[in-house]
Amino acid sequence: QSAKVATNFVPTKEDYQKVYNRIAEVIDDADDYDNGSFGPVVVRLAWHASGTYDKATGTGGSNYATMRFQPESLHGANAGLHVAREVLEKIKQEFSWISYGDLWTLAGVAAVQEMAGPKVPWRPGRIDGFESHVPPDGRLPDASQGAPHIRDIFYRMGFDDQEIVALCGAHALGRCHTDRSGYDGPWTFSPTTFTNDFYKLLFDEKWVWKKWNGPKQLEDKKTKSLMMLPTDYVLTQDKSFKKYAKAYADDVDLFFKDFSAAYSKLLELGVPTQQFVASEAWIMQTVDEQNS
Ligand code: DDH
Repeated sequence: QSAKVATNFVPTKEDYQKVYNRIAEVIDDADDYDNGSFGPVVVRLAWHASGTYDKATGTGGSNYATMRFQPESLHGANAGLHVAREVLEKIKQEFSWISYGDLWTLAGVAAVQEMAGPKVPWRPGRIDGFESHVPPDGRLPDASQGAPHIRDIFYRMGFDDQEIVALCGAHALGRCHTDRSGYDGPWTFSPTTFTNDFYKLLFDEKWVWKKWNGPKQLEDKKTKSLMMLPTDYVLTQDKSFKKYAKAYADDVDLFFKDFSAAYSKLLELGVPTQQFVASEAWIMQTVDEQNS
């Protein structure tokens, strides 16, 4: 790592690919955690680091990696994301030249791609900010709410209905943890593989309210082993959302294409264009592609 100590070190795409490759290793090294992968929680970290963006004021978003600071690290929506931040901190120690915002968003991209998802265009340029940049609490969606709330939150970031529905397909990955959000369980039978199963299951299964002491959530009538949040179920109830959700259930390629575009856009929210090193975003290679 001689490059690391050079004072005028300007990282190239190859240097970021090295970081990507380390991320791929580290998210897989999770024998005792969830389904053996830090991938889903890393995808969620990249989302919550970016989804605070408010286009009216230009505040929030991924630029300053403000979730390193209190009170943002303690915002209710971010419960459990310290797991992802700590896993990535190891990589920050090895590649000290990368900003936290670039590291966290590149990790989201690497996690999606390594879990067999679409290629997500990404480019570096985020800078580390300060505690004073921390956005107010309440900018991320509340799972107990309905369509008007979802629209308020995502329109504020600059997304439309199609992009909202595409982004929510990330719930093919991972699970809810009672000690984090209060909700419980996974959305799909393959929570470490990126698929369009979230939409398929929404339409193919019969969803009933779970009888328990926890927050209101749905379970599949047949196996009772899967879950949907109230905000997930709304995607089948609201006419405009339903149109897109059905299209993604029927066409995995369409979902991959639209998810890729929307997630890439999400990860750049709040970053001034002039900060980006490259005029167009890069496609990072998967580990498999490099080995073949
Ligand atoms: Fe989500 N999400 N999310 N989500 N999310 C949770 C877990 C994960 C909402 C609520 C929750 C997106 C949109 C929404 C992921 C990615 C994305 C949990 C459970 C809740 C609650 C947390 C826990 O207990 O550990 C709501 C509400 C919305 C909404 O849109 C209305 C989006 C847009 C993404 C994205 O990445 C693009 C992922 C991945 C997880 C699984 C995390 C894990 O640890 O596993």
